[in-house]
Amino acid sequence: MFKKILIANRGEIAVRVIRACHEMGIAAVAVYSDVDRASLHVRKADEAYPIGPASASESYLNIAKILDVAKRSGAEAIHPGYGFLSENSGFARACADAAVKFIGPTAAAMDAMGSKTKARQAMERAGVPFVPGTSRGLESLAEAEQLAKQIGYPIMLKAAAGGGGKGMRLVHSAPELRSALEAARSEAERAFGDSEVYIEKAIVNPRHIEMQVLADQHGHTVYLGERECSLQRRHQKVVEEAPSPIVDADMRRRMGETAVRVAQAAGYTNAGTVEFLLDAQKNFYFLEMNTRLQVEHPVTELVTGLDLVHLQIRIAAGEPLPFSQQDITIRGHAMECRIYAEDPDNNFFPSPGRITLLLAPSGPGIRRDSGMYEGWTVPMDYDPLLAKLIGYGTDRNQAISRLTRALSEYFVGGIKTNITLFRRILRHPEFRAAKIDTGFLDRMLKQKDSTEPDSERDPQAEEVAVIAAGMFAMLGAAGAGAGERANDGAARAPAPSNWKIAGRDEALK
Ligand code: MV4
Repeated sequence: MFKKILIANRGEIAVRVIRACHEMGIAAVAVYSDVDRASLHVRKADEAYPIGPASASESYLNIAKILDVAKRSGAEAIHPGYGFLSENSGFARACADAAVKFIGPTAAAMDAMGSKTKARQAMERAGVPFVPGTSRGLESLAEAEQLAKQIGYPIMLKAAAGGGGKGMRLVHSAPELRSALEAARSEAERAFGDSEVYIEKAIVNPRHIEMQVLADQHGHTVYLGERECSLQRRHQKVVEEAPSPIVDADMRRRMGETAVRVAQAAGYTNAGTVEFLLDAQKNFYFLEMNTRLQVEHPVTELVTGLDLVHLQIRIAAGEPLPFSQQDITIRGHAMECRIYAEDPDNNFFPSPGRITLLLAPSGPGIRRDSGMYEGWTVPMDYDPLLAKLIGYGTDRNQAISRLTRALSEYFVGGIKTNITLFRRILRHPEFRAAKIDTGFLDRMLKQKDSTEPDSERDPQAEEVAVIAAGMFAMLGAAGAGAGERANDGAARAPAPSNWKIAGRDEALK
C-alpha cells in the first residue's frame, strides 16, 4: 500500500480524499495556489506545497508543477479528484512516465471515452444500446439534412469532443439545421479545438441516470447501483439521489450489466460512471462515460455502505476487489444537495467573500462534505461548490425530512448561498412525487412560489428585513427590545428564537 499520496485538487473533494488517506494510514500531500494558502485542504493535509498563481492553468492544471511536488514530497500516487486534471489522459500518461501511480483509469481507457463518436463506435461493437444517430462526424449540410430526415426531428447536434452540453444544439425542424450546424461547429472549435459534430435523435425531457462502476486490475468489474441526476440547471447538477425512484430491481440489473459491458469494452479500471438518458417509456441509452470519481459519489457510498475513495486507492495499489457483484446490496435512500456560493435570487450570480459565521448541521442521517470554515474567504477563481449536504434514511421520505431539517440548521453568513433554493425544491409536490426530469428545475424556477412566506419571496421585504436587522444590531440586542418581546410575546405569533436572532445578528458584524 502507498505511504504517501498527493491530492491534485482543492476544496471539499481534496478534504474528502485526505480523510480517506488518514483512515488508511497514508500521509496526504496538498498542493495550493496563492489564493488557497488558507484553504481547508491545506490545513488538513500532512504537507502542503505552493504551485503558483490563482489561475488554474498556472496551478491546478500545471502538470509539470504537480509532478515536481510529487517528486519532492516522495508521494507514490496522485489522486486527481474531479475537474482539473482528473480526465486529462496526458496527465495520466505523464504520471506513468514519472513512475507515480495515477489513481484512476489508464490514459488509453480515458482516450477511448474522450471522443463521443469513438465511444459510440465501441459501444456499437459491444452491443450496448445508445441513442439512435451517427457514430462519425458530419461531412456536410446536405448529409446532415438527409440523416436528420431519416432519424426524424427533433434531433441533437453534438460535438464529438464535447461534454456538459458544450457544442450541443437541439434542432426541431429542417429550416433550423443550417444555422444550428454552424453554431455547433464553431462552439466546438472554440471550446475543444475540434469542430467534429455528429447527430443523435433528441430525447425530449429525458431523465439523467448514471451507474457507478468499479473495476480492478485483475479483470473484475462490478456496478454499485444508479444515481438519479435529473435535477440540474444549465448542465450543473443541483440535487442527486440514490437509488433512482423510477428504477426497479430488474431495470437496475439491466442497466448495471450494460454499464459493466461499457467499462469492459473500454478496458476500464478504477471508479467510473456510465451515464444514461431515459426516455418517457423508461428505455435507457448510453450517453457517455465519466472517467473520474464524481461529485455525487457520497449517495452511492451511503446506500451501498462502501467507501469509494478507499476502494480507488486499493485498486490503484493493485489489490483485487474485495467483493463480487452478489455481495453488493442497496439499502435505504440518500440525497445530496450541492451548496454553491451563488445567489439564487440574483440569477445565480457567484458570491465569493468571507464567511463570517458558519453554523453547520449534523445529527441522524446527515453527512456533510465541506471545504469551508468560519473566517475563510471563498476565492472567486474556481468552481463555486462549497459543500455537499447529504441526507440518508430508510426510505426517500425520511432522507428528505432529515435533509430538510439539516438545511434549516445550516447557516452560512457573509456570502450568498443556494441553501434557500433546496428548501423550495424539497417541498415541491412534483419533487415529492419523484416526477423529476431534466426540465424540472427550469420549470420550477419559472413558477411563482406560492408556498413561500412573503418575507422570503419578496426581494424588497428581504431588504427591509436586512435594514431592520442592521438597526437591531446597531442598537444592541438588549436596548432594541429583546426583553420586551419576552414579556408581551405571548399575544402574537411565536417569537423567533433568541438563539436564531443572536446567530443572525452575529452574521451581520
Ligand atoms: C441529449 C439530450 C436529449 N437527447 N441527447 C446534455 C449534456 C450532455 N452530456 C448530454 N445532454 C443531453 N443530451 C439526446 N440525444 C438531452 C441532454 C440534456 C441533459 C442531459 C443530462 C442531464 C441534463 C440535461 C439537460 C439538458 C439536456
